[in-house]
Amino acid sequence: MNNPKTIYLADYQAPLFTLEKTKLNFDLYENHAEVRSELTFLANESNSAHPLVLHGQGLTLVSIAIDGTVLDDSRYSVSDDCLTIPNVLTHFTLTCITKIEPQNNTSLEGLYKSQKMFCTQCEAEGFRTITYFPDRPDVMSEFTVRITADKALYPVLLSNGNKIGEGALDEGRHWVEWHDPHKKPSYLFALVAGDLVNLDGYFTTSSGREVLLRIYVEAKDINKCEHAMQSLKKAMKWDEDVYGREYDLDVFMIVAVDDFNMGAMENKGLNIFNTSCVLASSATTTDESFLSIEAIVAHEYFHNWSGNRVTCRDWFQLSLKEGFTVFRDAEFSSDMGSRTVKRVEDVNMLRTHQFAEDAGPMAHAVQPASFIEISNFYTLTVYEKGAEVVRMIHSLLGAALFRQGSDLYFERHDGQAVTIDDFIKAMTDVSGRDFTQFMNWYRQAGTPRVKVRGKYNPDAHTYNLTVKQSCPPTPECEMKLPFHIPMAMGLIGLEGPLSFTLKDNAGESSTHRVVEITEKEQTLVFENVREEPVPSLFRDFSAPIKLDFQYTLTDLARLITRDDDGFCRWDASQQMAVSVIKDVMQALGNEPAPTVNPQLLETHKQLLEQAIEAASGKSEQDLQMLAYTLTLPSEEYLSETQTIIDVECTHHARVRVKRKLAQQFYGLYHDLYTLLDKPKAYSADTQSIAERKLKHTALSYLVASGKQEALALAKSQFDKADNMSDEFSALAELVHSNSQAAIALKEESLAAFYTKWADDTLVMNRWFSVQASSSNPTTLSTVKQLMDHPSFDKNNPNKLRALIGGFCSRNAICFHDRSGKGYAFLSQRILELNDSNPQMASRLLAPLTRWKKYDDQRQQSMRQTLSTLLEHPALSKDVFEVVTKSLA
Ligand code: B3K
Ligand code: ZN
Repeated sequence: MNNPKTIYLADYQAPLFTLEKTKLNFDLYENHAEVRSELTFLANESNSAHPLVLHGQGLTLVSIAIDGTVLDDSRYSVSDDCLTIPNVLTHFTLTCITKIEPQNNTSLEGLYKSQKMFCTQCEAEGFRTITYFPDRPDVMSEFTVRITADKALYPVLLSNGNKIGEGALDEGRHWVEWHDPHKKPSYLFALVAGDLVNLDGYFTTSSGREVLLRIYVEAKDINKCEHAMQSLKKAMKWDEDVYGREYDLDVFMIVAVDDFNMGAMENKGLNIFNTSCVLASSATTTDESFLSIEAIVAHEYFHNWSGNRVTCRDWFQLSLKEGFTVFRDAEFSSDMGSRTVKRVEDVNMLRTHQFAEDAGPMAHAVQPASFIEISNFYTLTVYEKGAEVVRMIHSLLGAALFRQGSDLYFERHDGQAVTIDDFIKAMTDVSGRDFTQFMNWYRQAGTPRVKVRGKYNPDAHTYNLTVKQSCPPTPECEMKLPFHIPMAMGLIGLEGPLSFTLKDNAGESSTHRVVEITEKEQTLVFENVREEPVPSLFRDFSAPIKLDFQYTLTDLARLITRDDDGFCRWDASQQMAVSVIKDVMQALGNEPAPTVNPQLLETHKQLLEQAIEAASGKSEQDLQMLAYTLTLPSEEYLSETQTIIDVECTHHARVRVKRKLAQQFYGLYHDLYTLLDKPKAYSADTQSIAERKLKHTALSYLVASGKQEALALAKSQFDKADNMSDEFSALAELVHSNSQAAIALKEESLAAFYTKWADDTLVMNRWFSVQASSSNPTTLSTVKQLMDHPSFDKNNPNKLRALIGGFCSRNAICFHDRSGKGYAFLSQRILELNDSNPQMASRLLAPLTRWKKYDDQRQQSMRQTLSTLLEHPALSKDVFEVVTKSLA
């Protein structure tokens, strides 16, 4: 196997040519597509004799000419990944005709067919599989695109920008021409050809321009577009209000496609979406999906400024657009719903999955220094940690200065391809702050640990916090420089928040402040603290760190009940549960059987009583936060907190604690469930979603009790449900219940669900995933059978994520079965996908890369599986990079 090349940020060189204009002509047929490109170049240094080198992969070159003169073979050369023309003038137009086969493109990158429609996905480097091109984000040009295709099969022909012409041709063909006035890099190019219908809407921008909003789907889905349309309008308004950003074309289009590697893509004026991220109806879509659709529609829309108008100079700057845009969409969601709920969900995800990534072999900085395959870097680190880093800038500057900084950034760099440093420079220029040390967040991988110890002096009424930071080594760097860490904090007394002053700081006394940690070790002295406090640290998760503070369960109970920071209340509930579950893990297998710490029981009871009060309208507490506070940390999160993961103990201890809570508080949970189980027309508003979340949490505990009666309740919720949230949560409880009594109900419900939804491919994904994530020991054989099910499609990423991902990434107890059969199963899938869809292959591989976190036997088996993959003669760059880095 040839060794793929590593690309380094340090090797960046500015492009040698400016691309003044791009004209593309697509002729689409069933067995090929012909692409004619006319590219007008201007050399950047007029007297240079640089060759023109264009990217290109898997293309059949039909003809090539410069300024109308055909080039003979001696004038150019073609390799696996580029076209080189050694001698060119300073100003010229290159015309190339290439042929490709979209109908055979299963990688879902470049131009491909999804079901009956043609579509594209060009980010990051897919455009080079369409035609020869300077396929790098810092080469931006104005595009004119003409598409020709059969009119009956492809009545709708779309590309970026505005439609400027159309016409009929012989043999039932037609053409449409599009022009995008905004210069853009090739990764934002899009083309769609299909038999689609559209839902239209209108938005009037703040300056009074009317924009046509158009969502294209297959005819069967036209009734599932309203939610995305409303989400888009909200996002457009929010970006005007909060960032002063107006939309800049006359039309904004979204197209839904079934086969898509990611969630969606922000192509200029023509977003392409995975159907799962745009289609919604109460009968088929869960509450979580309603909210994630709103967030993704907004995210892609927000890219119009943070990504498109101002784009990335090179792919090492990916977080410039992704981290910033995730931060923007998170704030949008917070403004649309419950801020604390959104924060807790995001942090829970980050701590569970991004922390694991940051501690594994693929750990990389938010701005990586090198990569083999850029597709491998669309990660939680670049997206979610990147967003946390932007959030820290926001909290260091405050909302007003941050807005000045973003205004300056957009104004200064409009139409440019820039770097993370340019973003920081704008923030520096408006604030006068020094971000030098802060840049370590971008350049150093790994999750910092912050060890905090507190000491109260009752005579002096002072409270000292000693703060030490460290960061474990990661593949790219052993020794880390200290981070600049904003620590939002408060001090909580017996009755609630205490006021305090920070020594040597002229600031007034307050109950909350943000202290900046910059040293490896520093001590903070708080004065006028009237009683011994429990510190509330990293409020609202003010920095993406792991906190080490030795809270007792009593301390945690105080935070849960008295802290005025919603995030810290939830966090304390999780830390208490982690600690209690860990005790149970220690004692599993002992006689007598381990008990559950009474302090957890007591706290749980209090929370449950609060939930009942709130559910009966007697208090204003956020029902969804109560649901999250009552929910035990997931197995995945528990695993992330262990040095060596004990797969079985983690699973069994968690099950045991949950069952204990369920049995002890069955009556209260039953009351809570009954209160919330009122017939009510479905609505996806914040309050209704919260009510359902709490109801489902109650049901989950009721079922965990093992009582027959609870199973009947779940079955009844399933049967009478008029919305997917109720229906699916009940199904999941039945399928995941391992009680004997559940077997018949489980089979019956799965069959009923199938009969009802067999024709709805998105709902069928849930049917696959709920079965794949069952802890029942027979799950692997079920999964194998399901792979042959007529509703499964091995080339559809949503199906793969549901079934293969469901088993390998969301079912630790089965995937990590001691026999190693889970590993063998995944390796087989990786080999198949390596050839058909390398991006999917490399993503699904993640659970195997974490082998260092398991016991010796599993380590060996996982490593062996990875080594065997390496023997494959034609490993894709995607898989090669992940496997070699994992084994290094
Ligand atoms: N920018 C795209 C992701 C493209 C992934 C390419 N492998 C979606 C987004 O982040 O908005
Ligand atoms: Zn994005």
